[in-house]
Amino acid sequence: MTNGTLITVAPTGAESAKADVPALPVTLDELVATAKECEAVGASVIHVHIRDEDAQPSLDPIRLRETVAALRSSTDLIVQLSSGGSVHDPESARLAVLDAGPDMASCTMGTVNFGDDVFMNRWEFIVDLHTRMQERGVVPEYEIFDLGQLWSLQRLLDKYGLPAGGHVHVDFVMNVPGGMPGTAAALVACQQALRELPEGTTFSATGIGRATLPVLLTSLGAGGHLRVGMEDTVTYAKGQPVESNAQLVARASAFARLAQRPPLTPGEARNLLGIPAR
Ligand code: KMH
Ligand code: ZN
Repeated sequence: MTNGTLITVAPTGAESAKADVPALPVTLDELVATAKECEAVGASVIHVHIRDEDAQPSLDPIRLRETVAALRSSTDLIVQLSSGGSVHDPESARLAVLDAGPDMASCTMGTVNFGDDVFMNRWEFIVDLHTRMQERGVVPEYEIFDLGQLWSLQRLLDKYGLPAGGHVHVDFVMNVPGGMPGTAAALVACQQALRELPEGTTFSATGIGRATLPVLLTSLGAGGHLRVGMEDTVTYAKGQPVESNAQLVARASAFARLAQRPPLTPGEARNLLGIPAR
């Protein structure tokens, strides 16, 4: 058990355009620079979406491999690739993300309306992703956009067994239009529902847009961990655009220290999540 706080940075995402958000890291150089800055101020995990040469969301296998290698050679961060991609990515490309050999990958536990789009996650796809991660020793972070998805996770683990490493970690992604709200009540309801999952299951939480701070503060108070980054919010305060991902990580670290739950180092985070040392 740890008293510290796992801080994941999600620096890019697939939804914001570089033209609208100039500080968004979209090239490999920008991503590596961001990763170093965020590690220096308390991040231990990086949740990665990549972009192509036109700054459009991409799951290109060669770029993904290069990205994993570059992040590993420049930082000690745990590299978590998004298997969610963008709402337009086919299942085959999302499964192929695992070929890049990350430490972790996301695994979303159900289909959810996503603004005007639909983020598709069929049951058979989830099973495929989960079992392939087991075979390859890639540790999942189960992304939960709505309460019922925790019951899907329970069903998944009951039928197909624990993930690689044996530890279950979930991330509550709150306030997506179509998913659960980013409120303290919704987060506590999710936390309560974790009682049905294997003992020791840990959670982090992130609130999209203006839910960022309420979700961060509630998660810290409830014993949860944190995800922050420009994938989830591009506004630091009312009328104030985010300057950098490190600005968001530094704020999360400061709150974690105030809460007497200082940021975990990447090594401590590996122990927590059941990820072997490199
Ligand atoms: N971009 C969203 C459609 C994940 O990374 O696994 C999906 C997403 C979740 O961001
Ligand atoms: Zn993502």
